[in-house]
Amino acid sequence: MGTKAAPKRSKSTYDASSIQVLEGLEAVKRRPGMYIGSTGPRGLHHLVWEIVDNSIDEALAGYCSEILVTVHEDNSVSVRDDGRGMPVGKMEKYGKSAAEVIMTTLHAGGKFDGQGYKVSGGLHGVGASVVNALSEWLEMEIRREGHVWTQRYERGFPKGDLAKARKLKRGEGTGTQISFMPDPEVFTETLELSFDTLSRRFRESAFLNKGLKIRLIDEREEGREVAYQYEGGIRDFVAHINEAKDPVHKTVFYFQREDEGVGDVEVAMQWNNGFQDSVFTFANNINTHEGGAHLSGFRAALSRTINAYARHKGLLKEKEENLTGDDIREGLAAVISVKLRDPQFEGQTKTKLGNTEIKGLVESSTNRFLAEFLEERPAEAKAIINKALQAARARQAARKVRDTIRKGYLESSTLPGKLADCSSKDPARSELYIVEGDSAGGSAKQGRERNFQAILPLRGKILNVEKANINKVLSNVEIQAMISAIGAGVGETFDVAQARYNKVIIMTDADVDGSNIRTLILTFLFRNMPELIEAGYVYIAQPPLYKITHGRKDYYVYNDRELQETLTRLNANGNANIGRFKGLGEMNPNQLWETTMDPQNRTLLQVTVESAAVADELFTQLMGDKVEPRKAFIEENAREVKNLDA
Ligand code: 28F
Repeated sequence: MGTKAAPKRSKSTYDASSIQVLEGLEAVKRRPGMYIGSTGPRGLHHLVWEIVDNSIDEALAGYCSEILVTVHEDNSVSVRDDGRGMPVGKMEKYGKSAAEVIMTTLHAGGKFDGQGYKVSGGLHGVGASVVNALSEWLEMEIRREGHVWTQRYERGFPKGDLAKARKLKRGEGTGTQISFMPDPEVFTETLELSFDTLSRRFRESAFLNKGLKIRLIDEREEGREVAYQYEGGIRDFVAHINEAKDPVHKTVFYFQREDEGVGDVEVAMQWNNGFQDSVFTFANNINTHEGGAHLSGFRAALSRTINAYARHKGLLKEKEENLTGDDIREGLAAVISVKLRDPQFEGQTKTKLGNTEIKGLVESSTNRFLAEFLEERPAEAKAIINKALQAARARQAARKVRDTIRKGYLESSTLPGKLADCSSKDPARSELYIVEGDSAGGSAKQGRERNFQAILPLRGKILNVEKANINKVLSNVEIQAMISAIGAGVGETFDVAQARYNKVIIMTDADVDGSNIRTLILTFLFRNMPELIEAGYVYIAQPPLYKITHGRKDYYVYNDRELQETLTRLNANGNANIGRFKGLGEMNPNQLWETTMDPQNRTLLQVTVESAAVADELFTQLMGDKVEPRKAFIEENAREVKNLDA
């Protein structure tokens, strides 16, 4: 078997540049993770980001208006833009076409010389050559200079020189198309591209590059395609973030500013009535999750301008302390997008922007344009300031409450009056039943096994923490009682090792009100003591739904299925009396103990939150007014735990 023929090329060019190409491709194949992060799904998607980013660069340069991405049945991908087309001329230095140099030399096609910005891909512009090296095959079609030029590669090696395939037809525009098949020998985990991942990223790119149209067609699924184009750019991005919320003021604030020497800044923002702040920052289209210079500039300007305006208009009294950044950012949806020639990315995941010079530009331009906006729109400005004042007042009130709590039972660890504590001091053996209502609380106190079961009856509605900021939450008496009974602090100060009970059991009626209270307690715990849930300490008691009396015997059943099964087993045929338990209060202490509290017979549902993110979304959705999703959540996230103590 002869040695593999070296890729044919004219003798003179089989020189340094060819060696460089071979070494480059080898380096990439040896350690792909160095270039695309991993060879798992994220690395697989990076291949697409790299190629699409080159089309976006062409859009940034002002020559491309539409990008079409197609995922084919075989999981190969085609990306096509209507830009100028990669240059096809021979480069003396390499004896090859510019296009081939770009496709085979690491980091080739770097900055566009001089003007314009280069969007560096997720791993900062490793370039198309890496994609080429990690593709089983890659085909390029360039429309330029009146012709279609084509070239095919296999694992980065050209199968021939760039060839002039045909003349361009009348009206056929210029542009670049690259089709590639990720190499199955590299991407061993999966070759399956995720439509959702692709469409989410392309939607973000369309927001960040106003007017650019990005279409995604998935040939693996009939008719699955999306197209994103936002003439409003990041203004539309902010409007999209606020779609499911109600804005505090009508107009999305926006400005764009370019400083030749430093770069380009765009800011869009609009406050909503929520309590979360959603501020997204980008540099050259890279999501700078870790923030950096542009974010610091923005925050400095926001704080300064809002406070100055509030004082100037007498909305903030002389003696009142400044509004803090958190006060001002409560409910703020904002997108900061900067573009600069030589971005420096720092931080753990290289998503923190260095470039200190951009801080000044963002700060001065935000100061100027935000002040103008507030002056021009006094009604909207007032609404914005009032939102921040509200947050400040709640913060100050809570600080007082927190101090009270700190001075109060948390510190001197006196427990809430309503708590009927257990005698055991060993958390591993101790259980806290949080019971809805005094009557149920009463029978629970009588029915319990007092050496290891504590009872905390809660009166009335728990505050809906989803709709109130932390400050208001802490001033709710019921919430305070739970915090001090559990005894492990709250929020940042929470320490699950301090928990006085290793089982916190929520016992509420099986009706809608009961499930409402239960969800509110779960929401409070999830938002303020997530580690308690993650430690598996949180349970839901399962009171019986029915009591069957047949002959002299009582049977307690917990759901409709069991009811049928028991009636059939007893072949009761009609001479059994079935009672429906309306609420815990209907049960005498002994029944409550027997059916719901005795570790030998009871059924507890252990609340497990599979993933915080999922729960986060669910809790947000749960606290809406639809009860259905709430029930589904409990079912989905609570595991049946029989006789856990056994
Ligand atoms: C499907 C992926 O890669 N599109 C591209 C261009 C256009 C030019 C270019 C690319 C100049 C010096 C780097 C054309 N005419 N889509 C793409 N479109 N690269 S990649 O030039 C290469 C740069 O080195 C282009 C005039 N200037 C630039």
